[in-house]
Amino acid sequence: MVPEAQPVVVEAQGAKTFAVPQALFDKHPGKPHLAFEEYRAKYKESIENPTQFWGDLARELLHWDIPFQTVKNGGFETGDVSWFMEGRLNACYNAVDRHAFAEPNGPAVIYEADEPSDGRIITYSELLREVCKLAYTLKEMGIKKGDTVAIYMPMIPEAIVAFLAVVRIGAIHTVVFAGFSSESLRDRVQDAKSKVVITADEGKRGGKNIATKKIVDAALEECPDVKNVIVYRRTGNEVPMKEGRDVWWHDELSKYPAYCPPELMASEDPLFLLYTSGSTGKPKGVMHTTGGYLVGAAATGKYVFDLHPGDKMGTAGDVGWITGHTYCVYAPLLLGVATLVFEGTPAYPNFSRYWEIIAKHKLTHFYCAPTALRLLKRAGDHHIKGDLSSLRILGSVGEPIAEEVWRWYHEKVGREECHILDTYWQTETGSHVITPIGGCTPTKPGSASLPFFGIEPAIVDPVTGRELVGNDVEGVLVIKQPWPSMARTVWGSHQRYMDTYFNVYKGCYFTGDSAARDYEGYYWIRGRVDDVVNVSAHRLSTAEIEAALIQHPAVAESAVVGVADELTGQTVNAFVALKDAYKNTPEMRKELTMQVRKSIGPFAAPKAVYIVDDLPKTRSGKIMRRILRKILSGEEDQLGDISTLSNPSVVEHIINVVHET
Ligand code: 6R9
Repeated sequence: MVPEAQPVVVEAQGAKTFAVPQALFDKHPGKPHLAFEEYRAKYKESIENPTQFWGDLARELLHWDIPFQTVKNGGFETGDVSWFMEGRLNACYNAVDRHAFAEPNGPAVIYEADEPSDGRIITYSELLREVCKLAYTLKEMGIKKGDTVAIYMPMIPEAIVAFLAVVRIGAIHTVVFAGFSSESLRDRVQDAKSKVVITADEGKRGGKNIATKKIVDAALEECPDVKNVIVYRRTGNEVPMKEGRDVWWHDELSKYPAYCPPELMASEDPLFLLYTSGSTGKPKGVMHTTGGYLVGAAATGKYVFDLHPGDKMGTAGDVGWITGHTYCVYAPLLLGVATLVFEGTPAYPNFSRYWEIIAKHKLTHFYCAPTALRLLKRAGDHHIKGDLSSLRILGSVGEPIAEEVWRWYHEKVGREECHILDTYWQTETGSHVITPIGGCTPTKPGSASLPFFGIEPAIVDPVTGRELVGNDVEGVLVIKQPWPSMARTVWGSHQRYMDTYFNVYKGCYFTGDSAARDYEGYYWIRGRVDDVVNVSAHRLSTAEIEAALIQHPAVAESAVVGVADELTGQTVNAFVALKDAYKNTPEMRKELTMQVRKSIGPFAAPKAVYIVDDLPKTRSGKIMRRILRKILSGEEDQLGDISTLSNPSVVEHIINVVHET
C-alpha cells in the first residue's frame, strides 16, 4: 500500500496531447456546444453554484409538467440526496412525445439486424404509437405506478419500446441482459418483485438463434409472482406458451389505441433498477430516479457527445447494461436524435460489420468498449472499409483503453478526423463523470481527462483516507459532492448502499477505482481497487501492467492479477492471449516479462506469464480477474457461477495451462 501522501510523477508527464482535429470543425453541422475556455468557466460555476447551474440546465433540457422549486437537498452522509423535488415529469414524454409532435417523421431508432440485409428505421411518431399500445397492454395487466417490470430482450427496437412503455405508466423497468442465465434472471426478477416479464421468442446473434423464451420459462419456475409474460415474435420459431400467463406482443398490442396518456411522476420517483456486481456478494439492484437521471443523460448527451439535431448516435453496447440505458436509449432520445439498435456482433458476418453499419447509416457518433476494439485491431486493418467520413465522435467506455488501442481507433477508424472520447463512469453514476467534452477537450491517449459538470473528484490515500491535494498524485478516486444522476439506493437495502459507497471514505462517494491526477490535472483511471497488486510495497495497477504487455507486438489481450506471496506480499501474474501469428514458447514468455520490466520497472515484472487461448470475460466484455486469481491460489473448486461468462469453457483450459506451466 502507499505508505503516506507521496507525490508521484504520473506517467502522463511525457504523454502527447491531442487537439480536437480541425476536420471535426470542418464537417460539423454548426459548431461544438463548447470551446475549452467555456468548459473551464462552466465547470467552475457548476461546482461553486450547483443549484443555479443544474436548475438552469434541468429547465433547458427537459419538459416539466410541474416545475420544481428546490434544486437539491440532502447529502452523502445522510444518504438522502434528492434533486428537483417538487417537479413532475414523465420520462417517456420527454424521450418521445415532444419529438413526435415537433417532427413526427424524424428517425428515432435505426435498427440493424443480425443479418446485414435486415433492419428498418422507426420514426418518432411510429415509436410513440408502439410505446402507447404496449403501455396500454401493461395497464390492462394491472401494472401500476411503482410496480416493476422485467425486460429480457435481444437488441431489437422492441426493447426500447419496452423501456419507454414501462416508464410511460410510471412503472419501474429492470432490464436483464439477455445473455444472463436463467438463474441470474430468476434472482433479479425475485429481488425486484417483477410482476410482468417482457421478452421474445428467440434472439439472433452472430448467425445463431438464442433460446430466449426457454430461458425465461426456466427462470420463472421459481417466480410465482410473475403474472404475465409478453412475448415478441422475433424469429417465428415455435416456443412453448404457458396458458393464462404468456401472451403474444402483436395480439395484445392490436387490441389497444395508439395513444395512452403519460403518468405524471415526481422527480424522485424511481425510473429503473439495474443489477450490477460488486466485489463481493450478490448483485445489487442500483436504483435511479426520474428527474436526476434524465438530466444527467441529457446533459452528457448534449455536451460530452456534442449531439446536434440530425445526428445519428451508434452505441454498440447492449441495452442490458448501463451504457445501453443511458447512451443507446435515454440520451439520444431525450435530445431527439436517432439511435442505433444493433442486434449482432462486430465479427458477423465478418470483421467489417461495425464499419459497414457506420457507412450505411452515416452515423455521426460511435461508442463501444475497448474489448471490441482490441478484437478488431487484432483481426487486421484491411477489415476497415467504407466511407466513415460522417463520423465526428468515437467513444470508448467500460475499461481503460490502452494507448495503442486509442491510437489505432484515432488513426485507423477515425482517420484523424474524429474526437476520441475515453468516457469514465459507472452504473451507479448514471452518466459520464470523467470524460473529454466532444469537440472541446484536448485529449491524451489513455486518460479519461477532466471531470464533467458538477463532478468534484478527489484522490485519497487508501490507507489514511486523507485527500491528496494538488497535481501528480495517485490513490483512490472519490467524488466530493452529489450530482443529479447518481444512484439513490440499492433496492431493498439502503444500508448496503451506504456501506458500499458512503461509509468507506466519510463524506465522499467511493468509486471503487484507483486513479492518478497528472501534472495538468488530467485523470488516469487505473482500475478497480480490488485489482491493485502490491509487490514489495510497490503498489501496481494491473491495468498499467496490461498496458505494458499490449505494447508487445505479439499480445492480443492480457489480464494481470496479484496473488498472495509470503516474501513480497503479492506477486504479479500475467495471462496473455497471443495474436494468431505468434507461438507460445519459453522465449516468448521471457520476452513478455522483459517487456514489463522495460516499460514499468523490474519490480513490476510478472512472476509468471501464462499464455492462454482466451481470457474469461463477462458478456459485456469485462475480464473476470477474480476467476484467474482463484485458479492461481488453488481455489479452482470455488470459482462460483461461471455460466454467465461469454466463454465458460475457457476456464478448464486456463486451469490446465496453469498446472502445466
Ligand atoms: C459505464 C460502465 C464501471 C467500472 C468502473 C471502472 C470501469 C468504466 C472506464 C472504466 C477506465 C474508463 N470503467 N469506464 N475504466 N476507463 N473509461 O462501464 O459501468 O459496468 O458499472 O462499470 O468500469 O472500473 O468502476 P459499469
